[in-house]
Amino acid sequence: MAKSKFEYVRNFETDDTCLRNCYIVVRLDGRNFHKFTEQHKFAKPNDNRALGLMSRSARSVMEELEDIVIAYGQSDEFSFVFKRTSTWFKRRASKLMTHVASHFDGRVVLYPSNRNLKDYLSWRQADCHVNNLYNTVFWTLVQKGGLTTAQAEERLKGTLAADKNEILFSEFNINYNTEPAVLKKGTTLIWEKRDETVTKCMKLPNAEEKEMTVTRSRRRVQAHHCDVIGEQFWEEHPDILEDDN
Ligand code: DGT
Ligand code: MG
Ligand code: MG
Ligand code: MG
Ligand code: MG
Repeated sequence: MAKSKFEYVRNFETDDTCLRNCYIVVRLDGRNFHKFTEQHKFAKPNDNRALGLMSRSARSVMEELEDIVIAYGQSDEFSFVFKRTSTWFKRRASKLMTHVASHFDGRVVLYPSNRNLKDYLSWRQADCHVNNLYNTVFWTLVQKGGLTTAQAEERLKGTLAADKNEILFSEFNINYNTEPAVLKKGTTLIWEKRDETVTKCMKLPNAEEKEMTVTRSRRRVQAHHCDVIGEQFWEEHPDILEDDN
């Protein structure tokens, strides 16, 4: 189309190209999930079906958008990390974010170093731990201890992690350490190579058919509920991060 006199309005768009050589993190967080979970009668504090749905949706996003190297989710949020060298949508932040998001508020954050990116994921996982411990005690006090939500809140004011573990253990015989890892650690999605063996029916030149097994390496999104704060996870999966420098 020929340029019209209106074309100049294009220049009002600000450049949101993400800085080169940085990991691009798109974090989505459910909008007003507090209300959403009430409306849909989610189990408190954790609803396994909802958690599974989040994880399944995030997996689809990751499978669709190949430049995502790792994704981390907890509660109503998921962070998607694009590889440093990604040129998807010319690294335009708003394009990246809107294509990942649907009913979530999102933000794009850039992390230039592996340390920064690991610290970002550690921050989210620490948040997961703090909130889950609190929510677990809070709802146990309400659901099993017969306290009102106001009383439970009062009871937990100023308590440390050790106090919360102690309440669970001595009053409700719950060992927080044996709670499901998905709740304590959140969900980490990464690509993993798997050898897949399939049986194929091959036609031979003489028109005979022969069954053959073929092994090929396939990339699959794998979910983990492990610690990502320590070095072990990163040592076991050296392909996620690119070299610093
Ligand atoms: P926002 O993000 O500012 O629009 O507001 P919210 O309400 O989404 O707040 P946020 O994101 O800080 O907190 C997440 C909310 O979702 C919080 O109220 C707890 C709730 N939630 C997350 N997972 C579950 C679950 O599995 N079961 C239940 N019952 N609630 C959950
Ligand atoms: Mg929020
Ligand atoms: Mg939210
Ligand atoms: Mg949230
Ligand atoms: Mg268009």
